[in-house]
Amino acid sequence: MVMFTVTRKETVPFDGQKPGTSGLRKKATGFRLDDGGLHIDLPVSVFKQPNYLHNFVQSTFNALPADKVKGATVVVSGDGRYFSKDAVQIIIKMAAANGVRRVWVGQDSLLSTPAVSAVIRERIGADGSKATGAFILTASHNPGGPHEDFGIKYNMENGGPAPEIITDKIYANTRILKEYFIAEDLPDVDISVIGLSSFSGPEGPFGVDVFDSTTDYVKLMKSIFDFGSIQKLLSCPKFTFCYDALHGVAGIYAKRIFVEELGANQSSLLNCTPKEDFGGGHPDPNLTYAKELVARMGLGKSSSQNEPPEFGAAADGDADRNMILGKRFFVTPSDSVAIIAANAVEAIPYFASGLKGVARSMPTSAALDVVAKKLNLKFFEVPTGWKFFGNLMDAGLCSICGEESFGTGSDHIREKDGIWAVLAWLSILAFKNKDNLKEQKLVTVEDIVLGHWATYGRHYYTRYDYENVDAGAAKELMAHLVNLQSSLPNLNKLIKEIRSDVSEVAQADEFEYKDPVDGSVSKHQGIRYLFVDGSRLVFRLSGTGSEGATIRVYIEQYEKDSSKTGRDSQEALAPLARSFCLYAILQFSKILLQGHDTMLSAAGGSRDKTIKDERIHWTICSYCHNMKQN
Ligand code: VG1
Ligand code: CO
Repeated sequence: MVMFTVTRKETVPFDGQKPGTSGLRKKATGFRLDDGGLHIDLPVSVFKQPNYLHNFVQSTFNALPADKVKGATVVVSGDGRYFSKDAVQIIIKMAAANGVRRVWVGQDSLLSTPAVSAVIRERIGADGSKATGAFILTASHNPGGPHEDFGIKYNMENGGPAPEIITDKIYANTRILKEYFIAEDLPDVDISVIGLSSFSGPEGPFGVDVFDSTTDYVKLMKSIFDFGSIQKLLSCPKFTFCYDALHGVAGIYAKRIFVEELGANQSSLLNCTPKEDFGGGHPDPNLTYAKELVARMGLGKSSSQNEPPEFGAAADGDADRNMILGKRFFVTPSDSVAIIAANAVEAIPYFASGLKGVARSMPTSAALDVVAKKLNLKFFEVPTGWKFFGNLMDAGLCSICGEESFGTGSDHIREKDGIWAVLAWLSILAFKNKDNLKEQKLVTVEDIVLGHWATYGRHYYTRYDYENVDAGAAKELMAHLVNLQSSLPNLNKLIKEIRSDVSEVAQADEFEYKDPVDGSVSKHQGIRYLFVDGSRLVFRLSGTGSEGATIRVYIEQYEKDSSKTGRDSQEALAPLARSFCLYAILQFSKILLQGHDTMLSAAGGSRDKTIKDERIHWTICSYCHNMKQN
């Protein structure tokens, strides 16, 4: 057996290793402005620079209780993006040196984020061991490659992201770290081959177990859904299907589940081979980035002449996000979670005995609230980021939850789950069509959504993202938005001057969350303006970007009258969007736009428009258009 020794390495702290909404994300390698009077751009690696990853990993080990490190089993894998393979070897060597007993690695270091959660919760090692946590190597929906993002986050024993109490500790550790431990002489492990490699170190045996990345997850999915009924739907010639993994890790699960288990045609899979740079694309499943799928589904500008499939879906890099499409029809994520919740008990065996409760993140539309009220379910509104759902689930308070940002999931794991969401929709379609498969026409995705709106009303919803904004300016804008809340009469007067047809602001605050399970309080979770008619405007700073700041603006309006639920969402939301968010933002136009007034004209409602100037790149992203595009 190969013996290894432990080396103590001196190091100095790095700035900015604060985990964001979902872990630490930075450029794998990037560029830095050298301010030595010359202003030259010099290449500089961020994650790849010496000790950068090491410091974060050691800070994480130091933040965990000793028994979750010494003698423990830890999972290490991710979405396969650039730098993952090197990072896995580094983490294996550091785990060995810190007294970890076993490291579990998905073959080729691939495991989707939901699969990691499933592995922590479900997998039992050959020696009876269970994992106590995982390093997940992903920057999720952010692009990958040498000049794009890499990321790392730690998940706990329940399979969910580390709570703030741990991430705060990790960050505090990164600021004072002086040393890390590594088994430099431990040979690299071949992670392309399934099997166990055994070593011996100062604290005893150490093993690296490379296992099949899909088995545990597939087993779990089969215990939740009725694969037989989905298979029947997929084998019906009238039901056509398409799945786009955007070259993320979802591809390996899609092949196993949709093709091998459920009998879908291989040709229904798009971009299902994981690539280190996601094929040069942006692995974010929305109408802007999932271009190929969007065209195939008849939603793109240059759609082909072929009849689009009945159902389409896409995933992000680490396969925890999903986008659901029908033929020429887009389902907003906020509607998706509400529709899944409304149909789960009937259509999904796992929920047959009822839902314990439902939850959504604060900026997600209130479509789920209406379902919860009607079905008399416990309901929770939590801050953005999946970690807040975990406590509710662990306490048996929540079965289904979702976020507007294409995240949907349930208490089968403690992460959002892209493939699960697709299987949930396929289950609903299979259920609605169970006596219908031989009929002329199937119940479609669009039928299901329109039917939902007819019963529950519709929440018109959109989100604008202002990307790469100067961080200082973004902070000032946020402070300004909080200031505006001090006098609602003044604010309402201003709004009325811009649009007299907009309802009044009834309440304005910064969202604060008190966890009902452990009582912990999370402050400053988004600036809210709540209108008398139920409309909402929400502003928050993104916590997942790797450069500058991103301001997100969420706009929502409820329409109960079923004769008015079929409008174009941009048109329906235009008065609200113009009156308020533009007012607020234009106050800061000097900072943000250096005098350009492009925001006003662009935010008037046009779609998919990207405007660039030297200070700001902002996108009116195509989230949330419940629409049929021509
Ligand atoms: C974004 C989304 C949030 C999501 C997070 C992680 O965060 O808004 O809803 O939980 O990404 O998603 P932010 O802070 O940039 O708004 V991903 O797919 O890491 O898994
Ligand atoms: Co993701």
